[in-house]
Amino acid sequence: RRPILRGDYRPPAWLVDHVDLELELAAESTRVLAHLDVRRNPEALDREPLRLSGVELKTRRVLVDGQPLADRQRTMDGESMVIGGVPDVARITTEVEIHPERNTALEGLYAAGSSLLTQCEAEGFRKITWFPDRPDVMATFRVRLIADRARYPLLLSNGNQLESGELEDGRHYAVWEDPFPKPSYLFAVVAADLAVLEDHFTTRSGRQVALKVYSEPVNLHRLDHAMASLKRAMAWDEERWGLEYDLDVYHIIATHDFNMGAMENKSLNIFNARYVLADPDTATDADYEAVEAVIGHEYFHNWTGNRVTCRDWFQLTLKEGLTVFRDQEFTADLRSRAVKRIADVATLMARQFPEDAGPMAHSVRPERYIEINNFYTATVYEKGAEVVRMYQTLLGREGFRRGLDLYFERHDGQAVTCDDFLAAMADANDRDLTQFARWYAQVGTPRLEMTTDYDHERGHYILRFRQSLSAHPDNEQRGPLMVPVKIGFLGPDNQPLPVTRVGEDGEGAETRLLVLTNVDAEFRFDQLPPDALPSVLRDFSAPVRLDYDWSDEQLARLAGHDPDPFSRWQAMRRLAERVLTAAIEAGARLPDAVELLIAAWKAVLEDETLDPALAAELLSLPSEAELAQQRDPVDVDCIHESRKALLMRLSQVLEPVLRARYLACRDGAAWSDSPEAVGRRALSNLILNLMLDGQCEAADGLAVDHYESADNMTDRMGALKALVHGRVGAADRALRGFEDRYRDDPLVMDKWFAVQASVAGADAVRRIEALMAHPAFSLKNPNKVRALLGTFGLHNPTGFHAADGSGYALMGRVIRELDGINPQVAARLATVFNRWQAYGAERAGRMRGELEAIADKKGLSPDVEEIVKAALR
Ligand code: HT7
Ligand code: ZN
Repeated sequence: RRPILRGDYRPPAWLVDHVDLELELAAESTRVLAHLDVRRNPEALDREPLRLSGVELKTRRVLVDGQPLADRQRTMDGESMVIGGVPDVARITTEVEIHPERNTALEGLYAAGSSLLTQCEAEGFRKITWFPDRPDVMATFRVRLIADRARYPLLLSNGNQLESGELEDGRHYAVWEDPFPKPSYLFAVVAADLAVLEDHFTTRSGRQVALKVYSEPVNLHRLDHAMASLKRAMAWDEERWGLEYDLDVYHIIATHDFNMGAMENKSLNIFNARYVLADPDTATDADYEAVEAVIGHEYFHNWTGNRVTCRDWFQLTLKEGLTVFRDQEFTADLRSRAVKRIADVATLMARQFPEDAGPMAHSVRPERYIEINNFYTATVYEKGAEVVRMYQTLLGREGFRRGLDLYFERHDGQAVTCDDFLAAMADANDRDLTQFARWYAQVGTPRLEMTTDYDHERGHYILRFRQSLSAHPDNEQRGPLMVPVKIGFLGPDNQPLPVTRVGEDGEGAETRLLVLTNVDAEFRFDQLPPDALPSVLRDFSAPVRLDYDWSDEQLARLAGHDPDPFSRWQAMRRLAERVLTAAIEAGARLPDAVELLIAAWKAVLEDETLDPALAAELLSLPSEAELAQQRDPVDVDCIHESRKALLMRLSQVLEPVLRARYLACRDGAAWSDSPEAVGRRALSNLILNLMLDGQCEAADGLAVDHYESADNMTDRMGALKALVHGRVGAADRALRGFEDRYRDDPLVMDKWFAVQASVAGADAVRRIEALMAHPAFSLKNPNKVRALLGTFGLHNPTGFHAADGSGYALMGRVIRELDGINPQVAARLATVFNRWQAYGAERAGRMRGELEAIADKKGLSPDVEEIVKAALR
C-alpha cells in the first residue's frame, strides 16, 4: 500500500454546506438516506469531479438533483465513488444499507450491548454514508432518526432536538439539528435504552446548559463523579481561558465497547465506560482522576478541535496536543501541580520515548501515514502537549493566553494547521517563532549534552550545551531547535542560590529560563561558587534527554533538596537507574551507590511535611520495561533479578521506617476523596507492595488485613496486587473472592485480568491462556484485550519474553485472530514486537518469525500491516 503524504494536501474540490440524514435504525440492518448540498470549492486548484468516500456500504441509489445517474457518470476508485457531470451547485442523494451488528471493528455505526452507537473519527463516517470524509469539509447537519421505541427509547444526535414523535408499528422518531458547521468525524448518533443523570450549568453569559450523562440503569449510581467533573471542566474553561459552552445541551454516553478513551462528538460525547463510571467500591483513586481528566479533555475539545478543527489528519496534534495540554493544566489547577507534572513526564518517558526510538518514530506532525488510526500516538498527543507547553514557557502565561485568544479570533469555524497556531502565537506576542516550527518536524527525542566549567579569572560559572537530533532520515535537513531550559543552582549547604547572568544587575531568581537556539550554547553566571550544584531542565521545560555527569552524591543532594519537585523526582530516578544499571551489568549485584539511594528514600519516608502523593512518586522505581528500553541487548531475566534485588534491599534495610510510615498513612483510613486521603492511600499501597516484594516479616498478614478491611477499590486492588505478585498463599482465595464479588462488573473484571496478566515468570503464558477462556473474557471487547493481552505484552517482560517463545506465539496467534475482528486494536497490540532486534539472537528470531507470520496473513488489515512492516524493515 502507498502512504498518504502531507505534502500532497490539496484543498477539497467540492464543499458540502449542509447534510440532511435519515437513519432508520436497527441492529441487523440500518437504512441511511443522505442529501448533501454540495458546491464547487472556489479555492480548489483543479476542476475535479465530485469524489465521495464509502466503505462497506450496500448502495441502493445515487441521485444528482433528484435524477438517477447514468452508469458512465459514476465510477469507483478504491474507496471513492467518482461522479462526473455534477452542476457546480447540486443536491446529491444516496441511500445505503449498513449492518451495525456485524461491525466488530467499532468504527462507523455499531452495536454495543443493546445500544447502537457511532465512532467517526478519523474516517468512520464513510462507513455510514457516501461523503467527502475529510476534516476540511465542514457542513451543518440535520438528522432524522427512526427506530423501534421499545428497543431504543433514546434517539440522540448532535446539536438541538427539533422534533420527536410516534410512528406506526411501535416505531418513533427524533430530529436533531447542529447549527455549527462541523467535519464528518464529529458526527454522532446514539439509539439506546439507558438511564440518565441530569443536571445543568449556567455559563458566564447566562446560557442554561442541560447536562445529561447516560449509562446502563445498573450503573446510574456511578455517574455523580462524571457529572461533577463536567461541571468543574466547564467552570475552569471559563476561568482559565475565557471559553464558554455554545449549545443548550451536553450529552455523555458511557459504553463498554469502545476502541479508545472517549470521543468529543459535538454535544454528544461517547465514552469508554471506564472514563465515566466511578464509585469508591469499584473505582481506584487513579480511576477517579482519569475520569475527571478525560471528561475535561473531551469537553475542552469543544473549542480546541470542534470550533477550530484540523485541516487534514497530519495536523492531528493541533487539536490533540493542545487539548492534552489543557487537560493537564486542568488537573494541575484542581489537584497537585507537582504530582501531575511528574506523572505526565513519567508517562511521556515510559510511552513516548520508546515510540521516538522505535520503528514507527514520527514527528508530532507526521509526514506520511498508511492508516491514520495508527497515528493516535503518544507522540502526537503527549509530545504534542509538551510542544504546546513550550510556547507557554517561552511566551509566559499571559503571552500564551494572548496567542490562544488570537488563534480563536482568527480561526473560529475553520479547519486549520499547526502553522496557523504558531502564527497566532508569534503575532500576538510580536515574536519570531520560525525556528520553533522545527519541533513539529523533528523525529526522535533530541539530546542535550551539558558540561560545566568555571572561569576563575572572571569568576564566571559556565554552562555549555550541545544539542543533537536522532539519526532519522527525516532529520537530515533540520537545523537546531529552540529549546527552553529552566535551571537553578544549589549551594554547598543545599540551599537554592539566586541566578544572575553575566551582565545583569541585581539578584536573580532561583529558577531562570535559558533559551537555546544554536547547536552549541554557552551561558555565564556571576556570583556563583565554583562548586554550585546545577539543577537543569526544571519542570521538564523541554521534551529532551539531558546528559550531564552528575556524581551519585550530587544526584542524592538534588533528590533531597531541589526546590523544584520535578527535579527532585528526576534526580531520584537517575540515581535509581544508575544503581539498577550497575546491578544489571554485575549479574544482579547491587553497587555501593545503593547506600545513597537508601538514604534518599529514608529521608523521603521520614519527612512528614512532604505530601504523601509526592512521596509516592519519589519512591517509584523505573519499571522493567523502562530499564529494558535503555539496553541493547536486553537481558530480560537479569533486569528482573536486579530490580528484585533492589526492592529487597530497600525494603529490608528500611523496614522499620516503611512500617512506621505505612501505619501512619493507614491511621483513620475510612474512605474519603480528599487529596490528603488519596495521597495516603497511594503511599501506603506502595509501601505494602514493597514490603511484600522484600518478603518483610509478617508482610503477608498485613496484606491480607489490608485486603479484608478495604472499604474502597484503591486499597482492595493495592492489596490484591501485593498478594498476587508476592505469590502469597492467600492470593488464590482473594482472587476467587474478588471474582465472585465483581463477576458481573466488566470494568472491575478488567482489573482482575490485568493484575494476573502482570505476574512475572514463564508460567504467565499458561495463565493468560486460561484467562482467555474465562467467560468474562472476549476478544471482541477492546478493554478486555488491553487488560489481559496489553498488560501481558507491555508489563510482563519475563512472561512475554519466556525463553521458549511461548509468549510470542500466543501473542502472534491473538493478533492474527483479532485482525479479523478489530484491526485498530490488533494494530496497537502488534507494537509489542517493536524492539524485537534488541532481545538477543534467539528471542529476536522467534519474534521475527511471529511478525512474518502476521505479515503473511491473507487479507491482513492496513492497520496491522503498517505496524508489522515497519517493525520488519
Ligand atoms: N479524538 C478522539 C480520538 C478517538 C479515536 C480515534 C481513532 C479511533 C477511535 C477513536 N475514538 C476516539 C479522542 C480524543 O483524543 O479525545
Ligand atoms: Zn483528544
